[in-house]
Amino acid sequence: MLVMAVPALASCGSGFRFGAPDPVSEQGKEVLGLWNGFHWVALGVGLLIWGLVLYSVLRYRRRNDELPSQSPYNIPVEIAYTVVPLLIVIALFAYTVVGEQKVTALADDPDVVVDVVGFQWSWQFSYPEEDVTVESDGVTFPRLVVPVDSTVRFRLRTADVIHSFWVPEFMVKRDLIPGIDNEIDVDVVQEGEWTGRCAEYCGLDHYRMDFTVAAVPDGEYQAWLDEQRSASEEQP
Ligand SMILES: [Cu+2]
Repeated sequence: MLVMAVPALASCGSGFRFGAPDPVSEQGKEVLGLWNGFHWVALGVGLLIWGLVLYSVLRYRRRNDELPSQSPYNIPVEIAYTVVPLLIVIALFAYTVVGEQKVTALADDPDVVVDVVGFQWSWQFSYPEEDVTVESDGVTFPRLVVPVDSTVRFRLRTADVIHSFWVPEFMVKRDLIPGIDNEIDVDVVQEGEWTGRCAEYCGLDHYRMDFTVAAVPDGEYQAWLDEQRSASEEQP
């Protein structure tokens, strides 16, 4: 019953998230569904166990020297408590595989491609199709801008050690590993501005590896690209 209830429970009450952020991407909504589903199942199992413990403590508390009835080798009970958890684990595993495939799927033709390079201690974002590159100005964190309601492909490379590209509200995260070409697609479905972070401890100044990410309407995105291009032309 618990396991059957996972999709229903996961879809209802989008406000209740067991401490997770409010996801702003398609992938994040998928992750949130799993997150909530797992928690509801765990809560159901927990309530059952707590209930049984409480019942046993009260019902069989010591009243005299007689022991309560003992039932060793109760085969049906032993089969039940082996099979039921196994079924729960199999179902949760299946939901995870399906969800994970949706989250890690790559579009045939993403709308925007961003090359992300992580290095000690910041990020460089370049838009190869737009001839635009952004980095930190040394004072503020680098700013990544993407159009809302489009598929953004992040190609993740590191210039040195392992870093991890993470925007908590996207609810997706992927490591940048030397020698490995990682890619993720994110469909940002909400306008806004958030803080991204390096989620892999990469050395003493790891804490400096924040960045800003903004999702804006397409017109604003194009204007921002133009602005970046003219700003780079002005530089000697
Ligand atoms: Cu890092």
